[in-house]
Amino acid sequence: MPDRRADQDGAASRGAWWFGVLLLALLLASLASFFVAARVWWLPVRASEQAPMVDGILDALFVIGLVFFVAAQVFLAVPLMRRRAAAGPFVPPPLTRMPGIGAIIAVLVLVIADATVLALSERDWFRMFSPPPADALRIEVVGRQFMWQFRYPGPDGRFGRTNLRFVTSGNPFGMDPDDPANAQNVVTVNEMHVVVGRPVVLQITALDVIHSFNLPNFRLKQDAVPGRPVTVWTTPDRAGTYEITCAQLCGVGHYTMRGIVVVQSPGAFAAWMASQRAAIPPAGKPGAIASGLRAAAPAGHEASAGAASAAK
Ligand SMILES: [Cu+2]
Repeated sequence: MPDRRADQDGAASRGAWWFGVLLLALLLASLASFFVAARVWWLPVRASEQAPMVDGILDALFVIGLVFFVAAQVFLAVPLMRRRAAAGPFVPPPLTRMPGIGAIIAVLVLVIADATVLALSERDWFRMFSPPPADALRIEVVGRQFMWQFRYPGPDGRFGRTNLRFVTSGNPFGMDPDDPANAQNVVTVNEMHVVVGRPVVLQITALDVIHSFNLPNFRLKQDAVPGRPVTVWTTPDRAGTYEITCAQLCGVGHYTMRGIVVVQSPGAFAAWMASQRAAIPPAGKPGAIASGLRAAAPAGHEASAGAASAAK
């Protein structure tokens, strides 16, 4: 029987060698596909001063993950390929009470990797939610099925009074019709304008279900929760028109919940704001918003805007 045993061992070590080669080939193929994907499907162009810090965290995560992934695959493949027929079957070493130096190093490496990611993300989190600069442009954002609505203050920088009892589908901010300041507030649908280089403070909430206000180019994503306004700020630093999406599955029309953010020069922004103010009817009641809504809302929303007009 010794010859047959030797044959079996030889076949087993050849099988192990090929398995090790397969693992290394898979490793190379996945690394190559990563670099192809990174060139073709990577994140869209950055358009805010805060975007590089978010990308920095992503890069750190990828590098740490890459090191562990490559190390784990090599650690598996190399012993397989070096397996000798004479080595006999693998027998795991007995468990001892004290961890070996290798285990301690592994735990330390994991703790350091975790601490690095935590430190980076905490630093950027606090920066994102720190008090905004005083000269920031203030915008209120309300998400609803299935659109984003924005409110800008009047020329004096004031937002009119709001109250929950005025909230209707045509008046999502609950603007009080008796407050003259509301007559100067500009409300837009699925279109937000900001100024390049000027910080913008977004107060984000929702009217019906939880949405998520997502500006991919700004690397800004914030849940919009009914009854719980959250304030974040960012500084657009690249002129252009970028996408706004909802990043939280919020109903059958979720995919239609898209808009644009226009980053423009101070002059272009002032001209746009003037055109918006000029479009407010002299009566200046929030009912005007309902008519504006009807013009801007996608098909299927006429009914709700009409209901709001009737209610006023
Ligand atoms: Cu949504």
